[in-house]
Amino acid sequence: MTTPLLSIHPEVADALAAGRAVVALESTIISHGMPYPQNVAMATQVEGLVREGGAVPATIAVLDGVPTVGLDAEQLHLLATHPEVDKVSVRDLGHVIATKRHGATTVAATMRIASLAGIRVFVTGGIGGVHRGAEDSMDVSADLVELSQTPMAVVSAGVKSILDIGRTLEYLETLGVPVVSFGTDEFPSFYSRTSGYAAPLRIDDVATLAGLCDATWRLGLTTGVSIANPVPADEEMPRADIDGLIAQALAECDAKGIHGKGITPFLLGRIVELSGGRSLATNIALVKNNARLGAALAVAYAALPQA
Ligand code: PSU
Ligand code: MN
Repeated sequence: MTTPLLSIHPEVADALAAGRAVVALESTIISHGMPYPQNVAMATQVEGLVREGGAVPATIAVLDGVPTVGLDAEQLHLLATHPEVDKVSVRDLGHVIATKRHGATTVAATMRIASLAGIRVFVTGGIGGVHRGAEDSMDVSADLVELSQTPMAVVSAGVKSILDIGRTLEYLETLGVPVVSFGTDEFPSFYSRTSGYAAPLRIDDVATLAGLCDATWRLGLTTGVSIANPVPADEEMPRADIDGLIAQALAECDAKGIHGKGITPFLLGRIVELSGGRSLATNIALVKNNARLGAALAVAYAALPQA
């Protein structure tokens, strides 16, 4: 006898069975990306925006070792407050399941679980990428590898300049991942609408985004699609302001000898502190903006004739 691998919330399962729009959401951003109580407020508001956009939200995490698709309020609260929630990327999935622990899933691990559930659209804040100095450290997020092997539209606000944006774009090109900026020529850098790098592709409407995803997957390509949605202009932090804070946080990270999976959470937390909370407000605003676009994309994709 086998036991089911995933626990899928009935509302999500019904929507998937009926071919209705579903949007996956990650949980590392809740447990390791933002402080309490803003983390649980953000997660709840984002789910509400996905619903307002006509799609069913499916926040994904591992609870007591069970990959869970679609969480209730109590489960969101646990992820936002529990002191022992692992940060789970793809390589950690087998361990967190076998040891029956709680895990907050990164972009990579969320993509994998969402894909197993049959979901094709996923909303997050920022994806991982090639870290600065990766030519020595080889620190490249598994998010990029997962984008090369899992068919999922991933809506983010681009790549933070805690990362090496140019090398991240090169790496995605090598992996064959389409990278689209929505409504802008430039690839956005999370806190800011610009990065100094041109977007490989620009699309201005949701129907064409859905068409690109559909065409990619009909070709039999197994890649995801990275959709970078710039933070709204009235919420952005000017690059001149954020770059100094990032440089300071990076220097502290080095001095403390923080490495591996601890780097991204440390940097995000320090940037919130150094900016006096300004970066957190921007982070929340951009995730909400992404939730609106992701819901619209999921609705447009679900409306396409199925092969
Ligand atoms: N960037 C953010 N907030 C986050 C993350 C990145 O602004 O919460 C999280 C995401 O879950 C992402 C992960 O998948 O960090 C990448 O971690 P790493 O660089 O260790 O792969
Ligand atoms: Mn890493």
